[in-house]
Amino acid sequence: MASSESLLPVTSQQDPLSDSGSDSIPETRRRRPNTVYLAIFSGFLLISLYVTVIVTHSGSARNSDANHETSAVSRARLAGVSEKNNERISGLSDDRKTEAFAWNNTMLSWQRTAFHFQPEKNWMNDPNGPLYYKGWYHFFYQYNPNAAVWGDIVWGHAVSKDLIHWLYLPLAMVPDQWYDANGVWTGSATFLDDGSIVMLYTGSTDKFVQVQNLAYPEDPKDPLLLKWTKYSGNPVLVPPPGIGAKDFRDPTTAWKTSAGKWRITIGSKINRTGISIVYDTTDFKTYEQLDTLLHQVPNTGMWECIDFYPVSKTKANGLDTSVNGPDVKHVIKASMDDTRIDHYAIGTYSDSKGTWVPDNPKIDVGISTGLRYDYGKFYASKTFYDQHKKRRILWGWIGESDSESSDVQKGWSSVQGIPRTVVLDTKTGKNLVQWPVKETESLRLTSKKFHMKVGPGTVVPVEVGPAAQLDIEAEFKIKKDDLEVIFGEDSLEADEEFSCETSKGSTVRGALGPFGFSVLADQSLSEQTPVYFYVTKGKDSKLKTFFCTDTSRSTKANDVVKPVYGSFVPVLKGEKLTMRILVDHSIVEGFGQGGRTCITSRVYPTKAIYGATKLFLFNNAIDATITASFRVWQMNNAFIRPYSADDST
Ligand code: DQQ
Repeated sequence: MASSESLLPVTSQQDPLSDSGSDSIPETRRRRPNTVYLAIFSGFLLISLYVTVIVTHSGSARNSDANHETSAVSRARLAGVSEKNNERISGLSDDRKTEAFAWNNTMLSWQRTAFHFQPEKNWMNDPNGPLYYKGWYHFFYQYNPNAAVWGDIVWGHAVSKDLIHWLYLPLAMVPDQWYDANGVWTGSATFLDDGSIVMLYTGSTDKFVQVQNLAYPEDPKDPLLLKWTKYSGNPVLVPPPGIGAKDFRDPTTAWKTSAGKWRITIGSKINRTGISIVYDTTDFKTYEQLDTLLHQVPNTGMWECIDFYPVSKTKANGLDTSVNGPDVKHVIKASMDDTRIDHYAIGTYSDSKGTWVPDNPKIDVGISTGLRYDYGKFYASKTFYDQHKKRRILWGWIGESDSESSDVQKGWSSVQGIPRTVVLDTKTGKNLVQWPVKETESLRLTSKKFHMKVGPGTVVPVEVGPAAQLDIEAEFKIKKDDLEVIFGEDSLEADEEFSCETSKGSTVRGALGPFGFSVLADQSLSEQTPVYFYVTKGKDSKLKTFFCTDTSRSTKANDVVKPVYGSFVPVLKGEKLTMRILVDHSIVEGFGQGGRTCITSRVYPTKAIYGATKLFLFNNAIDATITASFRVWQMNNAFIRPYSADDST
């Protein structure tokens, strides 16, 4: 059985991938004679002059040299990871063809969130190795310390007592070895039996090969886990035969097999089939690849950031990653590199074979009609088991929907979603439910309760004062008479074709919807982001409910991706329609039916900002009157700042 003892550094191994055979990056450190510097400098000068001439000539010069939006292949693609730019802006936004919107600092400053985790500045992406240790929640994240765009990736680090207020710590790991010279990429933490921690992460080597590396805390007595030691025998895994050098990344948290070994899975692809490669280990240094894959799905492309964990079929608490048994189902989540969507499926895991089969093959991992954690902007997510409060917590990276040049102008890019508890929906048995961690409620300030009846085609202002930081919990009822008329009406055509994404957003008018809230709206509703239900009558005469967010009118700016997001949401007999919405400046998180369907959006109003931000309730149905009972809280700012010595007390 592995313990921290067995992880102590052993003699350095010969590097199988590097010519140098050394642990460090000697080229960048070795001193060069002055003449060589002079030659290099002159060369750079010439190249710079040449580039300046070309850029000026083409008229596409930008403010920052970090912004290379125009380059044919992005930085990320060259390095062998996902596209990070919003290149789809031009495809999605018709008005993008006109001149780019003139953002000013007043608008951009307002976009910074008040209670979501984000670094002080620059770029952030995936959550990494979340864990709870000696009284602190630790959060590591993919971070570029040098610019507001992807690149130069290191592990940022922050700690919190409650998952809401965060203290930034020094960088946990930086590219200082040949095996992570091009980036310390995504990884996961595992607690060994003696309570010690091992961290496995992907390194992009000096030759851009994706390898897996082992690290562990230098001082296990330090609750802040400030210093990390990289194992001298790294890399511990290199791409196996048949796997591309740039298609092997993001090791999971390890779980125990019945034989007492540790098991991990790593994402990859073979041609267009997304796969989950499995390894067993006893010491995290040497690994045995299983003959079988944990799972594979054709036509889904590269699987990034796989997550694999058990959920209870009967209880509401979360489960430690190694728990197995008859009361347990297993979830596989993979982040689809091709579509930037986190897909999950629920199924059965075989410990003896090291394989997993979905309960319903029609909604397997990555199938476009399959399940998603979130139907908006939400990617590269990762769960961890919080042994302190016996719950499983989900973190998700919420990227920007604006242009890269706006990110450069505002000096930062990306936030993390509010951490969510995740459990199996024991009522349906077919989906997960996600809910903001309880601690989010500690930010609630004053609240107002409302009970409003809204007739067809009505928009009502909700007087809550400034509406940039809100928590809304609402319950909706459709007037019984209206429902009966619609139910009984044979002539009313079944509306099975409805889809949030393609059915004209919240402006469409159906018999039973849309109805909900317009958040981040200005007084005249020239900017607004409706979060709503739309109820349709299926061919079987049963009602079918959708939960959607329409960002198409969220901003006057034209350099923003503005989709309508959403999906079907299960509503069981006797249930009321419920939604919760967290609004925090440029992020809106919607939770339909207790978190069965979730939608996160990034929105960038230009008018509905500061004191001009309003909240409206609307009912755009043709026939039905809706009663909405809801409560709206003003939300406080979270303290998110650098750690100081006083914080240890
Ligand atoms: N981000 C990391 C990779 C991962 C990708 C690099 C997902 O390890 O596959 O920043 O966003």
